[in-house]
Amino acid sequence: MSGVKMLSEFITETQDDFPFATGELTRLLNDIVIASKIVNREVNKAGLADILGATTQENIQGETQQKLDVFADEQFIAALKNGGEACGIASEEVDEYLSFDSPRSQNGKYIVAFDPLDGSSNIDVNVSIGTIFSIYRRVSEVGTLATEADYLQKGDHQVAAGYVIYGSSTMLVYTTGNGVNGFTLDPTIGEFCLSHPNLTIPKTGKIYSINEGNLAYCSAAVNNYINYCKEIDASTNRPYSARYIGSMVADLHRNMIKGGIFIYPETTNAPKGKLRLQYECNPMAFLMEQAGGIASTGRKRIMEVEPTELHQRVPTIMGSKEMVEKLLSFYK
Ligand code: AHM
Ligand code: MG
Repeated sequence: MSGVKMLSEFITETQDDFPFATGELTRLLNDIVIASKIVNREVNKAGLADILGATTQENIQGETQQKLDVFADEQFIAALKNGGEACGIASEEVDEYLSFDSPRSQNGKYIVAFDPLDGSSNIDVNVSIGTIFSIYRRVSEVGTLATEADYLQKGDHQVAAGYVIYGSSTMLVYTTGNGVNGFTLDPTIGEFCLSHPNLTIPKTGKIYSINEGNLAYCSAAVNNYINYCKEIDASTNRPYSARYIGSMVADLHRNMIKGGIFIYPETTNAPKGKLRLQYECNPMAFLMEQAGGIASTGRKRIMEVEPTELHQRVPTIMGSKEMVEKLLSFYK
């Protein structure tokens, strides 16, 4: 195995870079890794096991939950509850935040917000989906039940964030505020191995990702930018290529590696956009900024948005610095 750096080793070796290094964050990340491996196993055999399709339940946003959404949610909650390092969680699939009441969990210093399986519409059609997670230090007193203030912290207060992409291979990409590193799951040994050290997003690219079906509902700024993407100009590599998977993790992962811009803006029928601040946008914004990109609502940095409710939505523009700056210039 010489030359291969496993995720567990990497997390332990880099824990000293972290300002509050006591091993708790390391253990918390390892709990997330274990849950993601279990979810990966089910995702991989989704067509064989009775785990495809919808349940009869809806989540708080009125979306029908898929069986795999529910399975993934249960795995992450169980791993974090049993691990004892988190005092509570917030999930896309759970209406209210969930503060753990065991004495051990109440002594936990962290809360985790996550979307257990993002891109649910792609589950049944064998297209990439992902898990997104965000970790904060609690602001309430250790030894008590976590409170709403713990879950409604600004993205700038994140101590770690990451995603797992269940794609042609399974990867885990995370940051603790010291750059971004990516690990690919080697299924033969069941370990995530360092494959993308010090991941940085190219300053520019030629991919734009947006649900163009919504353009009639989008602002003039967004429409003008998309027209700009389609113009012919060899000196700026235009026209750009349109790529839209409909799984935020997959669209952003591709753009992170190749360069590009991802846009889910406010629309006339969804004035706050679609994507959720606390467990979709903030963690992706943290990774994006750590990789050298920009994450904006169009008006301010996503991580500066003051959260007022758990399932709050936020307009989202993320990607290569120069491409995002160009779109932002159309907002002015
Ligand atoms: P989900 O959390 O219900 O899966 O929704 C989030 C997903 C994102 O992954 C993706 O970027 C977006 O919804 C796609 O939405 P649309 O189908 O409106 O383009
Ligand atoms: Mg989601």
